[in-house]
Amino acid sequence: MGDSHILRGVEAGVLTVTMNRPEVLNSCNRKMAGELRDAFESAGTDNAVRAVLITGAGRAFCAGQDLAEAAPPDGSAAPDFGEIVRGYNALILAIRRLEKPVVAAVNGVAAGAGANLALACDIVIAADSASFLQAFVKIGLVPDTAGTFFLPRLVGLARATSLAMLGGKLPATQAKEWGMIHDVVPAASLMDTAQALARDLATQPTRALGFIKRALNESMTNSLEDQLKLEGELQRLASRTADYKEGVRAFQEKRAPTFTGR
Ligand code: T3D
Repeated sequence: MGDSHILRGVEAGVLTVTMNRPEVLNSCNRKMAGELRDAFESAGTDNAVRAVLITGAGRAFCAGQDLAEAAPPDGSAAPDFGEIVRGYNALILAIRRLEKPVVAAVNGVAAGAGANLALACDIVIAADSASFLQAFVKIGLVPDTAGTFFLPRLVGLARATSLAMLGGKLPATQAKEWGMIHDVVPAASLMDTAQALARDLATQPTRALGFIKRALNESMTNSLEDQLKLEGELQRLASRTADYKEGVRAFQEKRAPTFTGR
């Protein structure tokens, strides 16, 4: 699509989604949020896709809400706030409900909704030049896009509070030290590293990965009893997959497994 705000392409089982508004640091408007949501939802039903990689074009990952849309500088009518937020909520739910792994390659600054979009992904790899910024408070807003859900769970309440209340820029290296992201690599090797990881995930037992994601999602709010019950149910489902049979057979035959995602 010529006027799309994102680029999409599938190779080796990996759907790569690139936010593509580099002139405004890939800041997100309603159209982009809708396209991203559609990409993640479509990935769920596309058997050719076994992992998703999201990144940004140019020097930024995503600078959050497009402020020219939220507050038009020419004084024209702004869109309904609720509509903007509903768009982000649907996007975050699409990422968390997608039972396939999602890798974020954070190539530069990730601010506001852009930071929290990254944190909603399963595995976050950042360039050593990247940074994370809960920019909301700087313009008198509250972290959204699930920031108040994921941040305290990832880094603890004290660090989440300082990030949200002070709105400071957290360098990627410190984000890794804090356990907020999976890894930091030199900027020049970010895309190769992230693609290799996503391609590897695309060769793994996809349904088991999906069940793992479901279990971890539920663990955020479940009791121990409920989580044990869920693990049992998911294990029963996993044990019925072709990939489980292949995994055990390959172990017994002392060879590498070939998982098909079924
Ligand atoms: O309705 C609602 O709004 C609710 C939803 C809220 C969700 C949110 O995400 S709220 C938070 C919104 N985001 C921000 O407040 C971040 C704003 N941007 C920045 O603070 C800085 O741009 C960065 C720290 C991200 C990067 O700084 P720097 O110095 O590297 O770049 P820059 O010069 O500020 O930006 C480059 C261009 O991108 C510039 O345009 P120009 O001057 O070259 O024509 C700048 O205006 C544009 N840009 C950057 N961020 C946004 C943006 N344009 C629109 N919206 C943006 N968010």
